[in-house]
Amino acid sequence: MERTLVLAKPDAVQRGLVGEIISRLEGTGLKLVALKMVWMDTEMARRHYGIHRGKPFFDGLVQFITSCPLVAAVFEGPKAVEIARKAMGDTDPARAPSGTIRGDLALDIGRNIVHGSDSVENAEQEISLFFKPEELFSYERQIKPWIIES
Ligand code: DAT
Ligand code: MG
Repeated sequence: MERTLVLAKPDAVQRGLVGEIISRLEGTGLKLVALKMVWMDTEMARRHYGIHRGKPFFDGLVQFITSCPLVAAVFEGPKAVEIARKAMGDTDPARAPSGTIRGDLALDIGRNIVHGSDSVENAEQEISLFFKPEELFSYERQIKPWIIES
């Protein structure tokens, strides 16, 4: 089953929006399989955002993401990557539609409160950076047939 990494970033922690972010993603029907608070160090941040190295916003991004603890979660379900990204809305909150996490709760691209993996391959890599295999839980939900047809 597909998995995706979600981060409620330091701005979400500071603003008290962690619960709302997790709640909105739970509301999609995706299954929460891992959750913890993490204070990223510079090395971990540079690895997580490695694809953006060299871009003008990179140093600020690393500074921001390491400035305060964040909350990391893994959600599982069919098309988990796409579903979670859709719930978050566009990277720039000004372009994110109402009804999305960023569209409703953020203003600034550099303070967009949430991260979601952008592909299944990147999700696997990102999840392994944040979680040990034994921190990912495998369990059944009785409600599953009411969320997933087959
Ligand atoms: P996303 O988080 O939607 O996957 P991304 O991978 O392109 O977006 O960028 C990672 C983060 O970097 C993004 O959430 C916020 C920051 N960022 C991206 N573009 C930026 C910009 N032009 N100015 C400031 N921060 C930016
Ligand atoms: Mg990205």
